Amino acid sequence: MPSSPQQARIAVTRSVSPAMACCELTHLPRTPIDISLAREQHAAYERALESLGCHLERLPEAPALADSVFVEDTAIVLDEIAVVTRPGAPSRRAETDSVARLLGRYRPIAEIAAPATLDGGDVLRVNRTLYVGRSGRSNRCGIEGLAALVAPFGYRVEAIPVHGCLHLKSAVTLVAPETVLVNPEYIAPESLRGLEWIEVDPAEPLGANALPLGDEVIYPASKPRTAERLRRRGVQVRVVDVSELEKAEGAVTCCSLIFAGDGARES
Ligand code: CIR
Repeated sequence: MPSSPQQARIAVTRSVSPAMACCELTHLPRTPIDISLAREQHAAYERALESLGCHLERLPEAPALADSVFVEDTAIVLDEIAVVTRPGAPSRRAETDSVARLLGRYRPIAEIAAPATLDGGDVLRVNRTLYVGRSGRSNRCGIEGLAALVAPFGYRVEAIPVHGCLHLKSAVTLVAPETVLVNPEYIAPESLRGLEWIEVDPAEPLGANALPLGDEVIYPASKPRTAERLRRRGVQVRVVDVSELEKAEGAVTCCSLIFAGDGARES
């Protein structure tokens, strides 16, 4: 295990709110959520992050903010800068202050400002390209704002329209350096040119969200057919059960912000 937060990969997390049953839902019907099971699953997810070399930085609990476990949506952390978002769902905007305070220990902070909206779940980094979903949560102004903030550091932003799912990373995530896991129903076939595609099993439309960490990908237990496709393509899969978080329209990328810790700054 890495010896200090400065050397480790950092994973920012926040515990499950007792109010998660009142979460935002866009494409899923509301079904009962077992909050104590959600907390156990989240703890197991955190242990998986640690066992794959992350040092956990836990944000203060935010019991009144139903979706606050889904920290991915609140920021985009690059080596050079952290961009704190303005989430598309108004109920989620109070999540970002504590995130900005924590990330300020590691990176210079920039912010997406009104009327722009941007959710971190819409941002997929592949090398120096940020693919950004034009979704129900991230508007044109948010995408242009992000592009302006990251251009000085050599990042290119490419907008990708997303249909039928919440975020770009519901449709596509990286599972190996040049390989993405994709649901082709949610994005146009010409998207992400030059990258190799692995398609989800058609019976598992929400199976495109995987979290790569080191030589493995963290992947949900609810998508066994797609997990098998990944294994057949040589991807090492670390299965976690996140059934209760999935009922809140969450998945594995959305419960953490992961970045190199060696950009730590003096407070
Ligand atoms: C929301 O609708 O905002 C939450 N219920 C779920 C957010 C999931 N975030 C993500 O996948 N990045």
